[in-house]
Amino acid sequence: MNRRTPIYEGKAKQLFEGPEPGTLIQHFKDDATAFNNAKKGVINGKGVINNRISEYLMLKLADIGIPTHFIRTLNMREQLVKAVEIIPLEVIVRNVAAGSFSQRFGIEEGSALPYPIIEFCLKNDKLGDPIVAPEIVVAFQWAQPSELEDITALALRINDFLSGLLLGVGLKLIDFKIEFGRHYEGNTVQVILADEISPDCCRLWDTKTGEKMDKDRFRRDLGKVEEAYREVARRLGVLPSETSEAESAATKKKPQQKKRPTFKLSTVKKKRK
Ligand code: ADP
Ligand code: AIR
Ligand code: ASP
Repeated sequence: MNRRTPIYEGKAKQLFEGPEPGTLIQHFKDDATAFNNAKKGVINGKGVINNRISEYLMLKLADIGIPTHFIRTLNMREQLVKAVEIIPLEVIVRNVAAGSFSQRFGIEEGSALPYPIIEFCLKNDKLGDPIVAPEIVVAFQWAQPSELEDITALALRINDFLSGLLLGVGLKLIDFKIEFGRHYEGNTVQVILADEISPDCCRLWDTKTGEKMDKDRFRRDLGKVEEAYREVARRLGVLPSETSEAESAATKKKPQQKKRPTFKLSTVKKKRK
């Protein structure tokens, strides 16, 4: 096995140096944490499933012109991505009140929101990822105003698209968290979708039964955690086969991200200042 240079180990993923400059390998672990690391555990097979689900959703988003970091899947647990400078914000989009939103405002879980609501949280585990007003984001230069505009437009478009896609497989997208980064290429910089989209960072409720099909099963000790992740993958048609990870590692996919014109907003590449 080749020795690789580890770049970063997070709670759910590891990053390694990629084979070409400007690329990284994103490795999905089975480790699970909640409440900013206060609760720890393992969800067997989660890494394999999240790798597949995130690949699938990022490719679908690329198809509609959302710029993403995804390049190609390398094996059962790893994907090649474009290295970005992560914008230190957790961007949360909410369609239905749940989780911390319900707690903060005393709004019953499951209450529909009048329109999708975006919250920015500062990505800082030690501080508990506090919610931050756009004004503060700009004041501390965590993101520029034009980047916040891009992020907002992209997040709403991602929400519309994913809500429809998931509804098609009997899942209601209650809320989700995404991350964006600055991708530098030559003398241009573009805000692109990074990290992952999976049941680790989305709330997904079965449309018929209301059953929770996401990490809340782990957070709230609801049981059948692995089953829920597998079921989401199954519905999306990406459930990994029972072949061993080692066997599947041999199967590599071609580069798949499609190049399409993106938004008229400043998501089009900008000259670096
Ligand atoms: P955490 O850091 O919150 O524990 P993870 O375990 O998911 O989260 O680790 C993945 C890390 O990789 C995250 O910090 C995320 O911001 C970062 N990341 C995701 N995509 C990219 C990318 N394309 N380039 C650089 N960093 C990335
Ligand atoms: N999230 C937030 N921080 C980490 C994650 N994964 C996601 C949750 C949920 C949404 O953001 O998975 O889908 C809102 O979380 P909360 O706890 O603020 O209600
Ligand atoms: N992702 C955060 C953590 O790992 C928050 C959460 O998912 O509850 O602790």
